[in-house]
Amino acid sequence: MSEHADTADDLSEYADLIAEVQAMIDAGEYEAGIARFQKAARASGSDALMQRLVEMRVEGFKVINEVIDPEPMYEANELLGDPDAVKARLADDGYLFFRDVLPRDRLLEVRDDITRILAEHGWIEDGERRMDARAISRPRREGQPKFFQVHDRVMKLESLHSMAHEPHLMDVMRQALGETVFPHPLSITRLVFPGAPELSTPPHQDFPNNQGTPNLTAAWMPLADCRIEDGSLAVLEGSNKFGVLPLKFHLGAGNRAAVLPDEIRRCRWVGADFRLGDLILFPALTVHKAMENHNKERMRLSVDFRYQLEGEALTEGCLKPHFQRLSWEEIYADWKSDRYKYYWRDKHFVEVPWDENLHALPDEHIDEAYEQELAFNVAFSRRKEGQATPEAG
Ligand SMILES: O=C(O)CCC(=O)C(=O)O
Ligand SMILES: [Fe+2]
Repeated sequence: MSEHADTADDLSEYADLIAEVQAMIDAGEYEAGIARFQKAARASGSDALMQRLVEMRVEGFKVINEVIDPEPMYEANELLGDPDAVKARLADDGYLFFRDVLPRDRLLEVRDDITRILAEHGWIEDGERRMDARAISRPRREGQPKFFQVHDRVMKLESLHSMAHEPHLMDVMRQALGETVFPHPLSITRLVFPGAPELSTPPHQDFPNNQGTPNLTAAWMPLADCRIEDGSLAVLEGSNKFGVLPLKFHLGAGNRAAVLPDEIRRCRWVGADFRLGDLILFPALTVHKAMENHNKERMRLSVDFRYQLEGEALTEGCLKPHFQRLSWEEIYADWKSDRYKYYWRDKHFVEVPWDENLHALPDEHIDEAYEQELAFNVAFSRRKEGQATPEAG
């Protein structure tokens, strides 16, 4: 409140502009309103106006990150054993949800390896409850040096990369895609902190990030039971039938959100309280998002792999480690087995060039990113102050 009072005088000459933009936002035109305000604020050189813009963005997170209440996902277990039915359901609904198809011991091995690294770096509580992944540091974000210190170590885990080849998973993938299906070596880990809803993965399609064949299919699995309020995954049912959507900047993973046309908005968001061993599949054009992690303590840890058939197209980046910071040699250095090293060299696929136009953000995104980052820090600090309790430290 006091910040507003301090700057009220400086803002008086902009009262009309502020009222106009507020009216746009109230009328549901958030992005147009912010764009109008941003232009005026940047042209004015007024610190007070820029500060007001950041305030509007703090408020705007509620608008950008629409709260959704997913309807139940259809459980596809009964289709297993009938590959045609599995494929038809995937094409129709744009996702498949299988309960309890993955071996928990393998998933727990990955979780054990990841949480050991997180604890060593002070992200989570160590000791008896390490496997709970109770966050004790402020959220680390993709792209930050402190994030990569941890992520680079996670990327080297043999248990993580081997999980993509796990026989139960491969069996489901063969039914869903076909006999020649193989995983891309690009294995992804999600290390999602609580208390940072603005950083949740926004609605997006995987196609712009991967390209190659649109039949590319993701396999997403939690590394613990993961209820909707723990930050599970939601899918926009049937959204795979609308082609490639335009992009806008977002602070969440990948930094890109899909711009959703009205006809897609009529699709239903579906989700579920996932349990360890559950598996969700979706092809590259399906819109999906993370639910916000509202668990007060625990990080949401999950992994996702990408699969395609032999003979189909892929881009070079899919054969590189996530974030492309390490070489495969570095990743493989301490592995016990050679079995899954460079396995894709024996596969047949068509390498196609990367099209940067499919991935590019609008020109204004640098300003957008900077301002959203400021707004996130403000929102986060306020939340922390609001929550401060004697033992929270
Ligand atoms: O887990 C997340 O937050 C995002 C997952 C996702 O986008 C994916 O698996 O493609
Ligand atoms: Fe995705």
